[in-house]
Amino acid sequence: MSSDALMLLETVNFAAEKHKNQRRKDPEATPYINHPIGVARILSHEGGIADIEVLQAALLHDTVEDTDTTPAELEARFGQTVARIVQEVTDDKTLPKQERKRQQIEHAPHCSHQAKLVKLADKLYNLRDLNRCTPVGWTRERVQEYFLWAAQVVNGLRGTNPLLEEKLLQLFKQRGIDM
Ligand SMILES: [Mn+2]
Repeated sequence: MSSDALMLLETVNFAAEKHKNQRRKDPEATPYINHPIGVARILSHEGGIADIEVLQAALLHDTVEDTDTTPAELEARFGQTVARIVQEVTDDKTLPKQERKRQQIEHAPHCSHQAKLVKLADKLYNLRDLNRCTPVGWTRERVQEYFLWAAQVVNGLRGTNPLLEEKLLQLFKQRGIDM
């Protein structure tokens, strides 16, 4: 097996262990790990991305934000670049939720190309998931607000990957959001 394949298996296994007790917010409570795997797969399968560090960062993108994983731990296991990309897509959880969301809009244009790719795929996955089913406790208005917020973030990521951006624009259009 190639060392890239071995590396990806190490990475997906690490993420699976870290997220093992978490579930998504959908009514079926899908295992959380389906999300980072799906984000990495959007990048490879739909975005044409073969940059191994981007794919690793996609697999790990929620570990610092949502588990006990530290940036130092990621750096020791997966190197500086992967750790840095994950750090770039990690919200500061000491801030209130509205402020975190505002910062995502503000920071998006200043991220590295690699982090922008992960952000695009993360948004695409989450918006498709919202179209598939409504999370427990969410109103239709809350779903629409999420699309509006995501459109503002994606607007700051444009010029990164035409394939993913086109699919995102389609989803916004279906919601009556023109960009
Ligand atoms: Mn995510």
